[in-house]
Order: sequence, then C-alpha cells, then structure tokens
Amino acid sequence: MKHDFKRIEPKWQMKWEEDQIFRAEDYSTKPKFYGLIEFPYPSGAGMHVGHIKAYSSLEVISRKRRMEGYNVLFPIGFDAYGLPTENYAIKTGKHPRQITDENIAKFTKQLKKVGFSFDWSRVIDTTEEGFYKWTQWIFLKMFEHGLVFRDKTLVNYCPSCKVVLSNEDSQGGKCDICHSDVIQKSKDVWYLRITEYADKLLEGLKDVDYPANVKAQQEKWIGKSTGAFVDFSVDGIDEKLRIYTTRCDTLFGVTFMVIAPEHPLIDQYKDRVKNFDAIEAYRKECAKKTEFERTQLVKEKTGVCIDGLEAINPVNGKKIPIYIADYVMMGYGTGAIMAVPAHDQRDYDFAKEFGIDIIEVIKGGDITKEAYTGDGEMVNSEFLNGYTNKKESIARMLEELEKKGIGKAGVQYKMKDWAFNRQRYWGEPIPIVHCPCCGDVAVPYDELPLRLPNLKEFEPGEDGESPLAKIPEFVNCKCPKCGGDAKRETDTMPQWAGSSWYYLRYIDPHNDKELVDRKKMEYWMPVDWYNGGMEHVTRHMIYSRFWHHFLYDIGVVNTPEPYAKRSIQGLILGPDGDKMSKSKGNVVDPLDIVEEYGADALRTYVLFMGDYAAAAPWNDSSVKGCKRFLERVAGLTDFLTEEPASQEMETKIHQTIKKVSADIEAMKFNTAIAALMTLINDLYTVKKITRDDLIIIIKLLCPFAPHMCEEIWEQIGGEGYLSLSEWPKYEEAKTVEATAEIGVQINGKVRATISYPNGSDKNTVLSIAKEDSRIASLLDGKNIVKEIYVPNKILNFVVK
Ligand code: ANZ
Ligand code: ZN
Repeated sequence: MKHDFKRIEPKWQMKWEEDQIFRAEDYSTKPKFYGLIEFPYPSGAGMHVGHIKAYSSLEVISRKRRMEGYNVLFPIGFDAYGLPTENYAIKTGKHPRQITDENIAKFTKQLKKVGFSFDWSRVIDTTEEGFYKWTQWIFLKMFEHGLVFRDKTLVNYCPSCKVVLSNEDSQGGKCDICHSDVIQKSKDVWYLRITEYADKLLEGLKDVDYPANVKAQQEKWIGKSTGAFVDFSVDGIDEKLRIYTTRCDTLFGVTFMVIAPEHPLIDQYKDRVKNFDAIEAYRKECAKKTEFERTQLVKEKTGVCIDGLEAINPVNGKKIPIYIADYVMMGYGTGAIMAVPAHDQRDYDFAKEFGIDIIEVIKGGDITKEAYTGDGEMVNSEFLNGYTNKKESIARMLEELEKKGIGKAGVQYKMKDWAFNRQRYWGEPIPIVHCPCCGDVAVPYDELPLRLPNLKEFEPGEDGESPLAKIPEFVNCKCPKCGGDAKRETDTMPQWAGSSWYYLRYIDPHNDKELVDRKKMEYWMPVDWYNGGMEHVTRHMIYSRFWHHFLYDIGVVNTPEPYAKRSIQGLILGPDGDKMSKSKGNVVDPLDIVEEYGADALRTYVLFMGDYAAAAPWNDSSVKGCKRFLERVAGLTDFLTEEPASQEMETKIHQTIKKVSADIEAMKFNTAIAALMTLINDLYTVKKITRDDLIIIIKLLCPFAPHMCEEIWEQIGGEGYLSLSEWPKYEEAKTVEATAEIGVQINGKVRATISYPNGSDKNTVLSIAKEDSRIASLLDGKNIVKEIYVPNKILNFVVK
C-alpha cells in the first residue's frame, strides 16, 4: 500500500468523529482508565509541537488501554482565564471572550488534525458560566469552612502586570507571567489557608506514584521544619519577644537577637528607641529588596543595632543586643531569631561584621574560621554539658523550657498561604459582598454563578484597582444577610483557580445541579495517570491536591488524592537548542508538519526524538525519517504471503510485542518505535509477511500512527476499527530464540563458534562442541585436563 497521508488522515479523523469511537461510557462494567493531560491555555500563538509531545504520551497509553479492553476517559479542555488574553484585549480592544473563543477554535482544529483520541463530547472551558459557577462554589465552601481570609500584608507584587502574585507565582523573585522583578507591596489580599493542609499534602505523597524528583520538589516547597518557639524577655518591657528555632540546644550560645525590619516591636516601643531615624532609613533600604535577594545565603550582612532595647537570654539571664536585619524574614516563624554565631553561618557572618561575641557550645569545628554546624560534645551549656547527640540535647532543652514556661515545641512550613486575588478583569469574580454591618458576606449559593460583567474597557486602575470597581451596577448591591446597602468584592481569582479542580468536571461536564455526579465520580476517580510539565510541580499540582483534599474532607469526593500517578515530559527545543517561544521565532507549528509529513509522522517523531522526560531539539530531517519508516510499514502489504512464518520471524514478532508493550508502560516510546523499526528492516530482508503478523505490527503501531494503521487494516479486510481491536498478546516461550551461540576456546584461544538449542545443559553444549569438525580435529590425540563452561559466555578446553 502507498502511504497517502493527505488522503487517509482526514478520512479516518472524520470516521472516528462520526462514530464517536473515543467517547467514554459513564456506566460500564469494563475496568476504567482515566488518563489526563494538562489542559492548554489557549494563547493567541496557537499550539506548538511541544504541546503535541506533552499530550502524546497519554494519547498512546489511552489508545493502548482501549485495545486492552478498558473504558477510557481521555478528555480535553481549555484553561482560558488569565492575563495574556486580557493584556491582548487591552492592546487590541477586542473582548477577551472573543479572543478566547477564537483561540479555542484554533487549538481545537490543531488537535483534531493531529488525530488525538480525546472524548470531544466533554470539552470544558474554565471561563464558561457552567464551569466557573462551580469554581466559585468551591471558593464559598472554603469560605464557609474558614479557609479563606483577608489580610492587609506585604505581598509579592508585579508592577508591570499590576497584580498580586502568590509565592508559587513569584519563584526566584520573578513574575511568572512577564518575568519582571517582583516587589513587596502592602495590599489587601484574599488568602486561601493552604498551610492548614501542609501535613496532608506531605502525607498524601506516600500514597501516590509520582517520580522521585516530583515528590522531592513538593516536599521541599512545603518545607516542614520541626523546632521550638522560645520567649525572650525584653529588658524593662512587659512583653516577650518570641522566636522560632530549630536548634534550641544552642541556647547558651546566643549572643544577640535579630528581628525582621517589618517586625512590630520597634513601632510599639518607638519612644524607647534612641536611633529610630537610623532604623527607619534602614527599613526603607530593605523595602526595595526582593524576598529572593534577602534570603540569599551568600551576601553581605547588613543591619542596625536597636539602641534602647535589650533582650535577656532566658537560660542564663545574660543581656544581649537586638538588631534589625534583612536576613530575617517577617513571613517565617515569628519574624525574630535568637542568633548563635558559633553554629549558624548567617549569624556568624553578621557577628563578624558587627563585632559581636561568638560563644562555642558544640565542639568539633574551628570557630575562628567559620560556624560549626555539625554534631559534637556540648560545652559552655550548664545542664547540657557532655551531651553529644543533638536529638537528645534538643529534647533535654525543650523539657527545661516547658518546665519554666518559656518555650514549646512547634513546627513551621516554608509554604505560605495562597494569595488568591487579582485586581484584573479576566477571571472568576470572587463571590463576596462587603457589608458595613455584617462584614464579608458570602454570595448565596443559589445566586451562583456570580457573572463576570461584560466590559468594554479592561485596563486595571493605576492604583492597582480592578476594572470591575468602575462598574457601579456590579459594585453596588444589597447585603445577603441584612439587606442593607453593600459593595461587591471587585477582585477576581488567579489563573490557577479553574485548573485546581477541572479534572472532576470532565467526569460530568454538563451537570447543572452538582459539581459532579457522585456515582460517576466514584467510578472514574482517581485520575489513573496524569502527565504534565515539571513547571507545574510546585504550582498547579500543589494547588489542585490542596483543593482535592478539601473536597474530600467535606465529602464531595471519595479519595484524598486526585492523581494516582504522575509523569513528566521533557521540552521540545527549537532547532537552535533554545526553548521554543514566539519571541525567539523558533516555534514549529504542528499544522505545518502535518501538511508536509502527515500527522502520523509528527506523532511518531515527537515520541521517537529521545527519552520522553528529557529535553530535545526539533529536527526536520528526523521527521522525514519517521515518515519514511511509516511508508515502509505501508509497503509491507506487497510482501503478504500465505506461507507460514519462519520460526525465527515468529520469535522476533513475539519479542517485539513484549518489548513494545513494556516500553509503552515505562514511557520508553523511543525504544518501542526503534524495536518496530528493526522488525520492519528484518521483514524487508526476507520480503515475506503473513497476514497475521502484519495485523500484529499495525496493532502495535496503531497508538503512534493510527491513521495509517487503520487504513492498512481496512485494506487487508479487517472488520471494525483497528483502534478498538484487541491489543496483541505474546507467549513468553516464543520470545526465546530457538538456538544460541557460544565461542569455543582451546587453551584460551577461540577456535570456533557453535550453535546449540537454547536452554541446553552443560553436557549437551560440550558434546555439540566436541562434534564440531574444527574443534574435533584440534582435540584429536590431546588430553583434556579441564572443561571451563560459563553459560552464554564461553566454553574453554584446557588440553595437554
Ligand atoms: C538558632 C539557630 C542555631 C538556628 C543554629 C540555626 C542553627 P529552617 O530549618 O529553615 O526552619 N530562622 C528562624 N526564623 C527565621 C526567619 N524569620 N528568617 C530567617 N531565619 C530564621 O530554619 C530555622 C532556623 O532559621 C532557625 O533556627 C533560625 O535560626 C532561623 F546553630 O535558631 B536557628
Ligand atoms: Zn449586612
């Protein structure tokens, strides 16, 4: 058969769609498989081939599962709220709704032309009322359960996007949207209390099948720390200065304290502070720095000693100075620390800079050079002297602190509560009403969705106020509680809201009574396999696990964890080796490739280009190579024969079934394809293939190149869709080659290579060797003193 991709690809795409063969059944006695890919953000640039690679892993696995008899849910949708669309709307004056619809249409066309086996009857769009109604519903449930709070605090703020950013969205001190430097700004922020779920998010990792590096990144992000809170008295003041430490065992080595520049202590006791001006000046300097800059370990230590306030070390009554310094963060622990320069490098650097005492309490290092952070014998520590085990000394110190009522054990998390509002238009309105009498009041559930009003201008206010604030009809409302005049919240939710629960909606996308039908949810959940990018591990993956745990706690879902298994794809780089991006002009449009080489070649290539989890550069000539491979497969129809296959070929076929099946499961798509390529080469050597063997080959290749394989199937009289036929099985016994070979040595020198029936015992191999004519003649008349036989490796006769 000729591989006429231009004709056959649209043909099969149309047939699949007409017969809806990829529709998931909601009630089925078949085992289920829920395969999920990270739904795209429909940007104006359209999809690039990186998207295709990202979706192709579960595309292949879902197709294989269908052939294995599973009822498969493999859905697609669009995560369509967010700044890029809104910014484009501001620039062009087009409405974000229109832009979104156009972009979704473009993405849909691209996806269909690649032949993905999505269930198109379940498409979701997070900006649709029927969807965001339930995003708001979950928000209100969280509000009801005390997981939503408002606070005026210092937050990460992007001056260019004019939005508050969560910690997750400002990693490395850069705005995730525009990559500008993030600044700290005091703002009214809605928070979701994700920290309340920190332990559950950690615990849950034990029950899921995620790659080790994904688990490690989440653990690090959550950053659980076990330590103690200790109260220090401040001389002459009736208030304690509370600190958080992981090393209360070093209390006798404390020679100063440090509070964060934003710490309230100073303002509270302003009149006592003699150098308030110097402190104010220092604070102004600090406000210019990003949190990222401040937390860098290696940096010059700066600070100001507070003149007029002194602390007292609670274990020995010694007076110690209090500094303000920017290496202490207000947002962690209590915003104050006890400094132990002998055993903490940051404190050490600071003490050196400011000429503060350094007292050794743990032996083992050289504190004239640097802080010693290792284990050792305790000294200068009264009741702790002689202790050598850190754990024991911490326990002993805690006991002492608790007895005296000046300290207690405690935990801290690096993760912060989730800043959950943006002062922008294109997002879910936060369904809260501000009432002068009742405070923050939830919009009643039966009034959801709280619709996003249709605006003509989307520019945020100069003061960072939401464009919704300019719409009196939206803002002015009645309080749902007391009926009095009230005002609506005008901020919207961040980009990550809809994606925090979208996988549940696929199960029941058109339900207008519930978020998801209970029965359907129990059948489909959890997601069996979720593939996505490394960049979402400490963002979307954490957020959605948090929402899911919450939904579990309030009885909406039946499993605490949403995703049973997670895998990661590597990026496709441009031919220049750089990350593909519109600005670099190195983006490859999948439709161009489909046009020139065909969808099957594109699909095969993105999985053949290397280790799936690794980044790899795009290479046009390799796509061509994949196309040629497919042409050779199509050409196999010319070799059809009724002659039975040779035993050798039978072995190869069974080995290939085994390898391709296992490799797909292990996401080693490249080696699965390579095994098929090798088999095809062998078939081209013998130029003979039975119909049964050809069927096996097109079944194995079907998940990768389904259009062509369906066409071959039809041509050779296959019934129904190949995509729904049965996945080939292999027999283990038939994967073993009939004969094996071994080198035969005489006195260490290889003299011959013999074949023997695979699995033969030593004696059989020896006698076959002795019958070999070359060996026989060399052994003739000699005395065999030793026979060394290493199975599958070597046979050596030592003779005299
Ligand atoms: C005394 C001490 C002695 C400390 C020592 C360490 C070593 P993790 O593990 O990250 O939780 N710390 C506490 N709050 C801080 C803040 N807001 N900003 C900056 N640093 C802060 O680290 C906890 C340790 O970091 C605490 O234990 C404290 O220093 C410091 F030999 O207390 B430690
Ligand atoms: Zn009210």
